[in-house]
Amino acid sequence: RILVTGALGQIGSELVGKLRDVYGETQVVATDIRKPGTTVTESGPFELLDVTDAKQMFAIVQTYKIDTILHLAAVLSAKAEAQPLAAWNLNMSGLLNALEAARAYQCKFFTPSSIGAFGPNTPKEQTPQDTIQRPTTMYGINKVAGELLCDYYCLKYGVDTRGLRFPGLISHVALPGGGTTDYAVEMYYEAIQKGTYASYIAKGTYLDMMYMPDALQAILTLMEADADQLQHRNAYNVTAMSVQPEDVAAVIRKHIPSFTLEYRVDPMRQAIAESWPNSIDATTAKREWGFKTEYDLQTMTQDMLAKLQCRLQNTKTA
Ligand code: VAH
Repeated sequence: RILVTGALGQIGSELVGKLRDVYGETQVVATDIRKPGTTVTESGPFELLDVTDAKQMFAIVQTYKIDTILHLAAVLSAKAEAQPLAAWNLNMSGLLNALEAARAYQCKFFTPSSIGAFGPNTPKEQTPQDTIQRPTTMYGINKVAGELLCDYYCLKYGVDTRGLRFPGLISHVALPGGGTTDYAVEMYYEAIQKGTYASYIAKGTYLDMMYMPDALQAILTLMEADADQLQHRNAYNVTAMSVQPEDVAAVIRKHIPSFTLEYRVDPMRQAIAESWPNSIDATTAKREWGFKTEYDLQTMTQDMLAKLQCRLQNTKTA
């Protein structure tokens, strides 16, 4: 069975459903620190789990005979910058507990890293798979430490750990929880709800992005790859596009011609964004395990607006 922590988060909310489609509803145990609201339509096992509680984590792994742990529970970049100590505690003790459980019960292991694992003196264009990583945010420090911990558990204990350095993820099912790239998700929602959006990230600030369906497929493809294909493990650069706010607005305008984009830059999140790469190079992931994406900015925008239109319309009529 598969254990998913942070199952009610932006990735978890969709990953649980996809895993249950592929492996069977009873094979995926969804966990989070809070109970699912009525919105979580997933059927299948759910358990309350605070990932900082090792006892609780071990109990669930043992009870359900877990053989794969997908550890998603974490504090994202902007929230982590506002509460760095709380972020360190949750991000690092949660990860360590999950790795210890994987070691004790011989589980396969996945946790996301991020483009946030790079810092201001990392090459900004086509950032290589192997390069300097001196992030200046608590989130980035957590991600680099996480990558090193995962490699350590593989090297020292033989735990099959794997990871992906995710770009900003765009999705319409669950909102991201306090990230820096969230502006792009908000822009789609507000394009429909208000016809205008004030971006907290400045014009011309490039960041890597990916549509959630591609992110979910990348997790499954990586986890199913033969271990001996993996030279890099923790964690692979993956991306689908590098965009700045104007690029997203221009494609939205193809569907909503009257859409207007303004700027209300948030210095803290702008500083985080500027410390990250403009575009990362994903050739290693393509070469080692066949990473690929289906969605580009045009097709992602078309799907996002269509799905949001229908959902927001329903809430209007409901
Ligand atoms: C964040 N969405 O903004 C996350 C992600 C690359 C961005 O790590 O913090």
